[in-house]
Amino acid sequence: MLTLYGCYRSRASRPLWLLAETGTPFTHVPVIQAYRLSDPDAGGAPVNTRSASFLAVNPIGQIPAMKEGDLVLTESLAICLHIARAHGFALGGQTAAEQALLENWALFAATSIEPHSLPILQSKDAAVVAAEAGKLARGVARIEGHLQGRDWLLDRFTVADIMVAECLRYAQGHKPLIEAHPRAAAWLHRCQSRPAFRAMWTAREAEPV
Ligand SMILES: N[C@@H](CCC(=O)N[C@@H](CS)C(=O)NCC(=O)O)C(=O)O
Repeated sequence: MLTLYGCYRSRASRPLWLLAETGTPFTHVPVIQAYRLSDPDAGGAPVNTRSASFLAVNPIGQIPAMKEGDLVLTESLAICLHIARAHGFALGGQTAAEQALLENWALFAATSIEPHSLPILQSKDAAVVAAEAGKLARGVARIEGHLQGRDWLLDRFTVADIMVAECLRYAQGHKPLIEAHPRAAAWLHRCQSRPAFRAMWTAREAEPV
């Protein structure tokens, strides 16, 4: 049985969305970020990224993490790639070339999207947001061009869409950037209209902020 560690209000949303797509049975341990708790070391504190029981799984103390048999993974996108390969059927790669494309999209999400989308969500400094939006525009333009004549990043909905859409979601509130890329915006909407995304989002909204 697969065990997924990490609350919905975290990068665990990525594998949790994917697991909702695949219907894979799993045990969920909703580990919360220690910095969200006033006293993460208190006796009654929920299991968090500083808890000994979680550090035994991921010594770096970050969520998500995943265990399946002897396999332990501690990077959200590696977890997604594994779940898609092992349990994803059409959501995973069907050939070596498709697998390589999924890995390419994972690294694209991690290096060209997330480093710029996250500061757009988190920064209160307009100059920082503008600078990061300028850098993110290259990645979003890449998605926009790729979606010419396509609904999804591969020839069907796959884990690539989940990984890239979840990393881009942080910048979704930046209307000028999103509106300048209508195919990317429509694709994001298609991704987020899926029942599995909606189920993940409902669970996320039910968690305390
Ligand atoms: N590259 C990692 C980043 C994981 C990460 O930063 N997780 C955050 C929550 S979204 C976390 O656990 N933060 C707690 C901390 O760093 O103390 C991944 O994608 O899984």
